[in-house]
Amino acid sequence: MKKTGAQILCESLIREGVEVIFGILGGAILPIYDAFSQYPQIRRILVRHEQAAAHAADAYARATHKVGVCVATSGPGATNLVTGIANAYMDSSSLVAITGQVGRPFVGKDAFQEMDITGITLPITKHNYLVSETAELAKTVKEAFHIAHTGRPGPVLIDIPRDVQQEEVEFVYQEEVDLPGYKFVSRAHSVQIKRAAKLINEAERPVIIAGRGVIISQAYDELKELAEKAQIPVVNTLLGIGSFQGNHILNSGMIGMHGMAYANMAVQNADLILAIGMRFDDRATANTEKFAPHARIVHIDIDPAEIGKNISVDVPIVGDVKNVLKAINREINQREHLDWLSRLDQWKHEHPLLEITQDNELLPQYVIRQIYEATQNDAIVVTGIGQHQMWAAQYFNCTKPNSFISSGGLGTMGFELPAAIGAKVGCPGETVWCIAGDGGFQMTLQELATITQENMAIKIAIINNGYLGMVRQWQELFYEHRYVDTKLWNPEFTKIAEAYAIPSIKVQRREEVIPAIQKALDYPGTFLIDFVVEPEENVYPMVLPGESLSQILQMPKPEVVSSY
Ligand SMILES: Cc1ncc(C[n+]2csc(CCOP(=O)(O)OP(=O)(O)O)c2C)c(N)n1
Ligand SMILES: [Mg+2]
Repeated sequence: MKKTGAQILCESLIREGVEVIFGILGGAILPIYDAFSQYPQIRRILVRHEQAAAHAADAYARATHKVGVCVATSGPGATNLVTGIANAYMDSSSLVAITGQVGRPFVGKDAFQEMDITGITLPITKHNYLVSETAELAKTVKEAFHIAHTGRPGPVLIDIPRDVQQEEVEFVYQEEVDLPGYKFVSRAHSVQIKRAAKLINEAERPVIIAGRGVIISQAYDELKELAEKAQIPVVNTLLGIGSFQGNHILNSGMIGMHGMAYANMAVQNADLILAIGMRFDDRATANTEKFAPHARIVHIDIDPAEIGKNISVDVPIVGDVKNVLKAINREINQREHLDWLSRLDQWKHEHPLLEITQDNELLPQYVIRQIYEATQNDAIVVTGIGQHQMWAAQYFNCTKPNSFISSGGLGTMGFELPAAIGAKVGCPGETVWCIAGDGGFQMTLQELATITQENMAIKIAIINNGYLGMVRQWQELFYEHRYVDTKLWNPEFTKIAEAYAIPSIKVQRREEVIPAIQKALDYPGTFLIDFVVEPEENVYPMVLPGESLSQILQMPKPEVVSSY
């Protein structure tokens, strides 16, 4: 049957199981939006800025393990997606971005709102397409979804000229994709599995570093079995939070620049590192030359390009984490590491997670800890970037799989609010907390309108320290307290909420925290709390930039001055 390009796109999206798209329209995407009216089964979320569409689709993908879809018009609509696409790329999130393009006769003519978006997004997409033949559109969509969610997930962009959206051609939907140049290994080589198992069986001081790959592969049970069978402590990267139960006896917390001292010490003293679905990001490893100096390293990743990129490894295993761990678990022996685990316990005792002091100031750590206590672990936490993100990582003890959504690789301020929208759309039955920075919130707060228009229920906690806090912390420690442009004049956030028809409360004292959180939880819709916290609180522990994971600042040391 003949259909327009726009109808073919909709038909293909439905066949890919797409239930929702996040977008904002314009001239070059108008035929597609018009066709959406014939396909009400695809829910449309109208955002107020394309960056938000990409972040929401990215977080939807993370929360649901489905592909997130965002839609934008040509030119500025498409370029506004760029930050969100880059964010999804850095964190391996399955995203399909659909952009309108000027009609084929105008391409290359600097036409109104023409922009070479496939050229611009080449380095930040797993693949991208400019659809030049309408007859190719259905096949392109099929391929795009396949590429976005298989192997190492990532964003794929499809740029569709306006006349392609309007042209009628025969609609043929292919069930199979034929991509000879696109391969990924999901089942690992048995020799490598045996080599890894031998190292695990022989190790005296093994440590597992769990990354987001465990979550992508949904290998929670396999990771638990490995840890328990061989009695190996598990530390995680920032994006690995939620891959292993937060309150498990073998959980040893987050590593990295603001990781737990005991987690970092475990890595630095290990004789075997099992790096699972993580990519040795510099915020996790600190100085790579001084990383885990006594350890053999087994690296499991589905992307061969990650192996040996930052750290040289002894046993590379390319494959899907779930399959690899299943195979390893069959090969390993039951072990005990009583000495090693008691050393870890001692480090935990000597360098505990920083106590939250009982002073009268409203400390941000206290606020986050209280949100954690009140939700009883039954929530998805979405954060922005900065100090509040690190405190959320430290004090929100996620025991539920995949319950922490944060921008890791790109560190995109403004991610929090649109990402919370995406998570809530994907998981409507979950309580979603958006832990926002006062700086980051102001980068995408226009999405409060989307929330109200869509009648959504999101709990928003602004950690309002009046600063671009993380940058201020660096200025304090490494630039002799010269706070150049980090102090924020802030609007009255409760009035902003009111303007968007969202109830809110401002909290300035410690005793107001718990009742406010309860009020937010009891309210059936979206509720915003402006927590006015101690402005100059710092995130500790902190590994000094350029140093090894064991060079840890535990307490404020204002005399540390350098030129980082
Ligand atoms: C889009 C973007 N611009 C700039 C930065 C650099 N940056 C990292 S953290 C930070 C401060 C964030 O301030 P806020 O949102 O208030 O969070 P806080 O650190 O105070 O908790 C800045 C400016 C960034 N990560 N992203
Ligand atoms: Mg701030």
